Amino acid sequence: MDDTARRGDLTNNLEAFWMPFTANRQFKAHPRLLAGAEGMHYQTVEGRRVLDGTAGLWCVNAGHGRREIADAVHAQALKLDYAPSFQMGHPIAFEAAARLATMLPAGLDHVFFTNSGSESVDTALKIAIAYHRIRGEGTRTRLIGRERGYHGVGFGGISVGGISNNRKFFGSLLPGVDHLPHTHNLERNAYSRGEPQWGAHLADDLERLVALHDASTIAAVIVEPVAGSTGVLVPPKGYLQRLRQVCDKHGILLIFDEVITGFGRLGASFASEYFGVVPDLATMAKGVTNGTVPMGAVAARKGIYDAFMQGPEGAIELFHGYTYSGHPLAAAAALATFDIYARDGLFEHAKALSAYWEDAVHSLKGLPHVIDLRNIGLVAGIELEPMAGKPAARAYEAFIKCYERGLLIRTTGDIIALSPPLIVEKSHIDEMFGTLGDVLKKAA
Ligand code: PXG
Ligand code: PLP
Repeated sequence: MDDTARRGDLTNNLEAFWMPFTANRQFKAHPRLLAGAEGMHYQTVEGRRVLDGTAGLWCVNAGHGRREIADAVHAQALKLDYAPSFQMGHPIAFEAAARLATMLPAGLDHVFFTNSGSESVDTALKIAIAYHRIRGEGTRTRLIGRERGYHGVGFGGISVGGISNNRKFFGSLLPGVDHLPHTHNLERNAYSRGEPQWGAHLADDLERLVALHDASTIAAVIVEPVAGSTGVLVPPKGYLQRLRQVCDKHGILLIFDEVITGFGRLGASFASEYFGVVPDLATMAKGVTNGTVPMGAVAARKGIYDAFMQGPEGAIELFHGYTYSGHPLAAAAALATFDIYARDGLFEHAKALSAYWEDAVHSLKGLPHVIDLRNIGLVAGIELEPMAGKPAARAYEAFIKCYERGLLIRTTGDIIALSPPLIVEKSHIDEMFGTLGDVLKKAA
């Protein structure tokens, strides 16, 4: 076999890649392979165009194939391919952190780099616990997450997360974790436009956990401002404000997981800006580099950073970091991405389109099996009535039918999530909801 034939043979062999969060046998029997992407579209290996209704996995906010990002990464690879960030530095990582700090709400002004959302979550949880310890409150080790929360797949993230399948296979997880109730309630809030009216009081459940465990044992609360992965759960009006108040009252750090909500998804730079609630720590990833090079980050309040900057000058203040923290290629991609967000006004564009988006989402009301429609910014959740005895089958069928008709959607259980690149135009929105509406009309 010559080299080309051998490579062809390997390309066609789907066996070795153990695919993440995928039904491997089903997929490998009927693969869906993407070969290219530009703007709002993917191209399949068969050469079909597919409209990207999900910005990849909520990450390609500036659209596909951005030449400026590709050029910046290429140039950086030739200039400085890799350099350590442990006791060494390189200018572009500092520049990326400084630029990111200018995009964050006032108060969040220090940035720790990671390579993913999962790593960002583990980093934030570790910073929270260590912060209390170095201030002499070493009993504050407990972490509070929320039911139906998704915080990635590290042991920290699945422990504070609230998805049974992501937890039950993996043993005893982190000790000392408790959960707030989720805020999803179809009886009260179905078909809400934007933030639902009912449910701010669910934040008061933190008072119950404080009464049970005592504040002196609790380090932090982590929530997604809008829960993405478990089906676009928009926070009830006033809920995040209440959570902030209860945390302040008891000296508990508030962590917002902005891995999905960051970088314009809601029509504001971050959810904290959108809701006017500033957390103590914010995790992010995905849109930081437009998905081109893996990168994540944790933003911290100055007071948290400063608390660590104590002791002898030569002492390492935080025993944590990744080989690739502040990777030069990721930093270059991030800077080029930030330039595009600003120059093209993409967060403002998302905001300007969100009313049109909302109307399009709610135009699906009354279609077969639709039991809820919800939206915020450029995100939509479309909840379907499960087929009897076959949970998730109805949404999966819609996913396959949409893909066949040239539209990529994302499903979780029987909920469809849409989150297009922020370069989306009205014509794309019409096409998306036209295709999805047709598929739902014909659903069994
Ligand atoms: N936190 C949140 C809020 C997330 O949404 C992570 C952490 C983990 O990030 P990494 O980069 O480690 O995957 C995420 C990731 C989906 C979907 O279809 C969502 C995510 C990832 C993959 C699929 O909803 N979110
Ligand atoms: N495992 C081993 C054996 C290592 O040496 C390292 C890093 O040096 C790691 C894991 C962690 O890798 P990373 O820093 O890329 O997360």
